Amino acid sequence: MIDTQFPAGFIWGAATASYQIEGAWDQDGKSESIWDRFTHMPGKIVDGLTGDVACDHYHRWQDDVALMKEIGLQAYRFSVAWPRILPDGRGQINQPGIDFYSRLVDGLLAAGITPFITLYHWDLPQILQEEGGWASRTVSEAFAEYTDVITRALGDRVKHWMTLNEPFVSAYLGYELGFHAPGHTSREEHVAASFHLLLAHGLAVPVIRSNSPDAQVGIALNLSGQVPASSSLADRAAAWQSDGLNNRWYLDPLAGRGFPLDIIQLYGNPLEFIRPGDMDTIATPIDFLGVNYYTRKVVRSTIVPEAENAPREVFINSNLTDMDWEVCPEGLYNILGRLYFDYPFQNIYITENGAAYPDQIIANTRIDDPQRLAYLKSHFEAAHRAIAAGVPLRGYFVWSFLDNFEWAYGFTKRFGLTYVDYPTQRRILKSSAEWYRRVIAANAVID
Ligand code: IFM
Repeated sequence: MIDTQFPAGFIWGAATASYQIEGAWDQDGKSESIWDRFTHMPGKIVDGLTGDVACDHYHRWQDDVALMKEIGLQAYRFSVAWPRILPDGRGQINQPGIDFYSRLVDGLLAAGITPFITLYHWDLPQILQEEGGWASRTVSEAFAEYTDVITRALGDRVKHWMTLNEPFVSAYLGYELGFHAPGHTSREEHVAASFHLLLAHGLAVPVIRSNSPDAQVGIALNLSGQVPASSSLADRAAAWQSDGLNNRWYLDPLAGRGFPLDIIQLYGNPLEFIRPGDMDTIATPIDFLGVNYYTRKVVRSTIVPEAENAPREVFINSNLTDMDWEVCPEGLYNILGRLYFDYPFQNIYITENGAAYPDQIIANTRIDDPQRLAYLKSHFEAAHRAIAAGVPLRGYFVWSFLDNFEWAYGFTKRFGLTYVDYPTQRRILKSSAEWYRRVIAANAVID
C-alpha cells in the first residue's frame, strides 16, 4: 500500500469567490461591479443568468459555515467584494459591507475554520472601470486604499491574505478576449492591465503586513504546464511561448526577474506605463504562492504547417471534465516541481483544484459524484508525490465548496463539493464531500 500520509499541519480547505456565491448584488450599500454590469448585458453568459442571487450566501452564510464544519474543512478561502467595502472604489467606507465579512470571519473562527482571504477575485467596482479599469494606474492605487480599509478591519483575526486571484484571467479574458468583464477586446489594454494588476499586488503587500501583524501574504496564479505536442523545434518553441504568456509573465516579475523578454518582444509593447521602482514594488517578497491548477495544455505550432511538422507524440487523454479540460494529475506534479526548482517561493498552497461534472440528484436526497472523487484523489496523490520530492506545499483548497456561478458559463457547470439546487437554494453534500471529510480526518489520501 502506498503511504499517502500528509505532513502534520497540512491544511485542507475549500474555496469560493464573492461574485460566484454571494448574490445580494445591490444590497446594504454595495455598488455595481464590472460583473454586475457584464452579466446584465444580453448575450454575455451562456444561460443568460446573472450573479444577482447566485447561492444567496450573503444571507445563508451561517448555514454554509455549518456545512463547512460538517465537511471538516480546516480552512476556507473566500474573496471580499470591493464594491461592498468602497462603493465609489475609494473614499467613503460602507460599514455594512465590512460588517458582513467581519461576522463571517467570526463565524469561521468560532467553527474552528481558518479564513484565507482573497482581496480581488474579479469584481472591480464599475465606477473604477469608468476610469479605464485595470488598464489605468489609478486603479492600482485605489486597490492599495481598499486593501488598507479591509485589512485594518479584519487583520486582527485574519492571518492569511491573497492580493489577487488569477491576474492572467482578469487581464487576458477581460481586456483582450472579451469573454469576461469588462468584455474588452484590446491587446494593448490586456498588457497594461496585466502590469497594473501586478503593481496593485506589490503596493498592497506592505499595507497588509502593516495592518495584520504576523500575516502570511501571497497571490493566487492560475498555472499549468504547456507541453509540446512533439519534440520538433517548432512545437517546443510554441510551448515555451505559451508558457511565457500564461505562466512566466506573472511568475518572473513576482520573483524579481522582470517581464520575460521573449514575450515583451512578442507583444511589441514598449511598456511605457512602467515607472522607476515599479518592478521592485511588484517583486516585494511574498510569504506564499497560491497555485490554481486544473489541467495542462498540449501545444502545437501554428507557424510550421501541419504537414511539415513532426508527428504528434503527445495527445490529450480522453478523460475530460464537463469543462472539456483534460484530467491530468501529472501536470500538477510537474508544475509544483518546476516552481520548486526554478523559483524562490518558500511556501506553496494549492489555492484551487477541482472539477466540474453534470451532477444529478438521486431520489431527491443524494448526489453520487465518483468522477469528481477520482479527480480529487488523483490530484491529492500527485500533491503527495510533490511533497515527497521536496516541494514546500502547505495546504490544499478544493474548488469549490459550493456549486456556483461559473462566469461566462453561468450556472451550467457544477464544481462544488456541495450541490446547490438553485430554485430552492437547498444544499446537499455530494459523496465527494463525504469522502473529503475522511481524507481530512486521516490527513491522508484514502479510498
Ligand atoms: O470558477 C473559477 C474560479 O473563479 C477561478 N479559477 C477557475 C475556476 C473554475 O473555472
